[in-house]
Amino acid sequence: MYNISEWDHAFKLDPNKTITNEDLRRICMSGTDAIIVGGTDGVTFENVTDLQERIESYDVRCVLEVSDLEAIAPGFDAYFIPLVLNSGEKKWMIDVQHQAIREYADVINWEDMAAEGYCVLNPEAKVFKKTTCTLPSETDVVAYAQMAEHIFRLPVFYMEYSGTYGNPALVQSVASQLDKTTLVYGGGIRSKSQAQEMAAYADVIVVGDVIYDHLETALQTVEAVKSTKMKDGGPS
Ligand code: 1GP
Repeated sequence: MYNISEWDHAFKLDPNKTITNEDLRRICMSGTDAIIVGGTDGVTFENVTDLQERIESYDVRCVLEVSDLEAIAPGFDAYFIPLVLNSGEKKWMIDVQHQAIREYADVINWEDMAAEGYCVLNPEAKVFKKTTCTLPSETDVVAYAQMAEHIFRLPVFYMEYSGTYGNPALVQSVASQLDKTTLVYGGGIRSKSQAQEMAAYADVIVVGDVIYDHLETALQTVEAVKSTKMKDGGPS
């Protein structure tokens, strides 16, 4: 079971990027709640399974965020399926997911699968362009979050600022609207204080790119997020 509602922090590793064994060991042993394997470009069955095998030797939860039908590998602890709510194309909201279910339904353990209501908020991000998103207003973002919780009853609403630091006030507004749906924040976290700022509002903080250029900073975000959550009233 993936139990994302109990997480505070996750690292996202891109199978298309290189990481040394030592850096991977430190990420896996960092005390994070999970490693999410996911990326936008160049994700293949080979690089996904290669990274999965390397992570498997550590006692850490490992989740595949599915971005490519050809790169779905068995054996992950859970599978996250993004539904891009602010995409201009139905394809990214329902069609690619439908195709995946048609192909893999027989081997899917439904308990291990979670749909993520994705709201992509950085127009420069590859995922924004790839999934032909439009930039929503703040009111629109809050409405997407309300749809995620009340209409689609999704387990996860993901504010995806990939590559840039987001707007904490907007994360706070969204957080105030969500009760059952877990709010995930990801994007541009490059310091402890940014991790703490977003952790004050979002349920789960995802840290990605900084792993590859400032590993020490990346590692510090685990404690930064965990201590913020403790201060806010215990583990969430
Ligand atoms: C990307 O939300 C994650 O999908 C993390 O973003 O790589 O900018 O940290 P960064």
